[in-house]
Amino acid sequence: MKSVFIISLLSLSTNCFAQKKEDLKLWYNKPAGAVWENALPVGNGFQGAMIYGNVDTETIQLNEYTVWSGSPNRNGNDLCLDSLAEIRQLIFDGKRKQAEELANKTIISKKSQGQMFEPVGSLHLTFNESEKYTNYYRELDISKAVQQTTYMIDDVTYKREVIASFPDKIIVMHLTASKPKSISFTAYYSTPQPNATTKASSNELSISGTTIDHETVEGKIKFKGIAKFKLDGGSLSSTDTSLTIKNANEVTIYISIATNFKNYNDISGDENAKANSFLTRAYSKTFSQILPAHIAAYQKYFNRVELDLGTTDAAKLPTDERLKDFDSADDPQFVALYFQFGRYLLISSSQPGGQPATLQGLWNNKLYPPWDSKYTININTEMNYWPAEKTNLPEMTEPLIKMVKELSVTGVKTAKDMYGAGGWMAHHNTDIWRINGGVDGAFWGLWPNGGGWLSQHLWYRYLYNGDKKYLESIYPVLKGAAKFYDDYLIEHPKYNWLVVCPDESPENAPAAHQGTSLDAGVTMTNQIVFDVFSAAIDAAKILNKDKAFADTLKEKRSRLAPMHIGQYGQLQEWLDDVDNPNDHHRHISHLYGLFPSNQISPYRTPKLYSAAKNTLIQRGDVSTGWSMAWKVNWWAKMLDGNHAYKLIRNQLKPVGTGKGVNYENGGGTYNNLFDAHPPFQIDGNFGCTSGITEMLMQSEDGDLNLLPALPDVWQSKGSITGLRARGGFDVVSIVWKDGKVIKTVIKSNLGGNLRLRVPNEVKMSDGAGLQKAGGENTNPFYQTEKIAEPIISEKAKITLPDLKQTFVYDITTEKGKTYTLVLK
Ligand code: FUC
Repeated sequence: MKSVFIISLLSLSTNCFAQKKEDLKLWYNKPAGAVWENALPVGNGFQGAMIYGNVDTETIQLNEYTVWSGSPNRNGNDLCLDSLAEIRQLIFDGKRKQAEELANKTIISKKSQGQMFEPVGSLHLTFNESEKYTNYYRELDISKAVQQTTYMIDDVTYKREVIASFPDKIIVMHLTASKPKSISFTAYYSTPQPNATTKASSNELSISGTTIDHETVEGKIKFKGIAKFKLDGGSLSSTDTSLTIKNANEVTIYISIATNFKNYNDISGDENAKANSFLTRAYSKTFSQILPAHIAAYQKYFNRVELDLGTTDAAKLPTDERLKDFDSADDPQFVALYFQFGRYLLISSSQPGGQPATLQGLWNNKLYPPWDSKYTININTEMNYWPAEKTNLPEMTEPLIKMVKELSVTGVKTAKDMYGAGGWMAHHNTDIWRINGGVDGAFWGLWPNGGGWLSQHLWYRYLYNGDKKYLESIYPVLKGAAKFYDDYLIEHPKYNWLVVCPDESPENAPAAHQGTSLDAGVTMTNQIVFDVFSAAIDAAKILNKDKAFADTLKEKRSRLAPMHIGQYGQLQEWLDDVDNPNDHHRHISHLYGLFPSNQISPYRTPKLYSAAKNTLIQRGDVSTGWSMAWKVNWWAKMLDGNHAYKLIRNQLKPVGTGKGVNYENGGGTYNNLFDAHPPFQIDGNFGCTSGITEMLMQSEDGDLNLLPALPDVWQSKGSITGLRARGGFDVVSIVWKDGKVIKTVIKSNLGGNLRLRVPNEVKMSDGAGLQKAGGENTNPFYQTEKIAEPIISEKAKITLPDLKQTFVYDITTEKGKTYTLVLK
């Protein structure tokens, strides 16, 4: 019965795909109802929409990337510099609570705590059709970026297709029916925006307004949305705020939205002119012209990677049922779908010329969204971009790179005025106005390393593309991030290392520290400063400049605190051995050194690797969505595919709907496959896509490591095509069987040594043998810094890793050549 149903559904679709493409759909046999987390997202980086697919009243909830509360502003605290010496002294004297009280007054902003990414409103289409429909079907085809809803009433089949067109920069809905004159509905907007009005005239329905004030900052974004209706047959009438369509054969709705935003410092744009220009260009085209151009533009990115983990009968079920069953079912394809959904979301929410993906990507329906749906840069924004380079979506990093460049401008004054330092800095949050003051309270917001961490993403990009011109363009950002720490580090009076103070390990505090997070020389910061200095030193060398500055950084880098292994065999989060082995806090920031950084390695730093493993075990698996996603990456780095897979299972746990903000019971996944912190937070989607990649390929640890963490459930066979590795290597394909690489094709875009680590012996496809790896890897993009020996507590029990045998080869590659290796 079920398969008959599915076949009939497939035949409803206008397009015929190969079986493989059919796998790349989220589909449901019921509408979203009133639940936003059941609706399906489309986006082109500029406009986003959530489509509910309700039969009686369709809702298209609309977002535009620059609709934010507030206006250009700065939020530093001028009292900081004068209180800095006192705060530092209090921390060094162990009077952390007093330091926190003072920092709340002098470091935390008294102005904006960050502005909010805002919804525009929703376009509703009321059909007045009874609930008598049959054959209901709703899908999001992520191989094409097309949402579709179909149903039957009496003997008429209705179809609605929605896209957020990439080339045309508008949202389009196309409504058709199997019988002429069957389409009748009334269209109108609703919006939570208090300063918005809607208007209907001829065949247009518009919404315009100004965003709200928030926390001392006046709302000045003017937005304009225009929905223009093109009818085939039928009639159209209007009231002041609605349009009624009667007996049309076909309707196409073109939705254009724009604002007066030009950049973080300039809102002199003309929202009406912009919205109209997108609309006019698109309106002259039919849906059948817009659709293929949209699909082609999307597939240019999406089709670069294919993941095949096998498909079972479980894949025939609707997506919500697969989610419900995932823990007990044999459904490897669901992981592939989830992996690709992460790529879909990144392409849809982060396009060149746009803004970076927020905490919710490009999809928010609330006037006061959780954490403002802005940018939390003590993990969440960085996590959004982990999959970009390696899953072959480097273009999607452009908005992030632009944001960091802008922060490196606005952050100069913050560094100078607040900390008396050169360079630039940002605390733990930013927004579209590129604020970088401390927000929310010193416990969370004093953390001064948002700029340092973000700057590494610009460096990573170079490690993938090897483009010196690009490096030249980002060098000032890297140098400025290093300069801030160069000026700001001070000598710890007890330990004599150079430390950042005041500081904190993001959002966590040990009991021994009087319930406050404030500290000096915390592990994560030492690791970040180490990376910031190393990137600036390397970049200066490659570009042949700033030798004296690089020498200073080298000297200071050698005086940073080494990592410590504490009494429970754990990697210490703080300089003092105060970790609690029962602490299950979601932030495990000191494992930044394991991933995304490469300071902790099974091969190069086995003691630290073992300590990191103890920490991971002590912190436990259950946590918020993004925290579990980070753990997938960490367990992949631990070369433990089964544990990484366990975390994927935890993450693909249905959480139902409407849970509010919850830190305690573990995250999971909503029916539309959005990650649940809870609430919805997109970082978990992106983090898990990155983690799945890290299970299959890693390139951060001095070699290109294939199948480093393949779980038992994926051993028998599988393949992935189109990944990218550092050093300009396209990992064209990896094909495996029984846990062994049976074939891999690697293209070298930059030349240089390819140090390849594989779980079994391989040879060239022409039969030629390979040279065993030896000595340093000569490839400049695979250089790893020497890590200082850890300081180890006498009580610590450290079991050195018993690593699975791998085979490591050195292959001298030529630029532009492709190498095919097969099982030996
Ligand atoms: C940090 C995290 C929270 C949440 C928020 C957006 O504050 O600790 O869990 O992800 O960012």
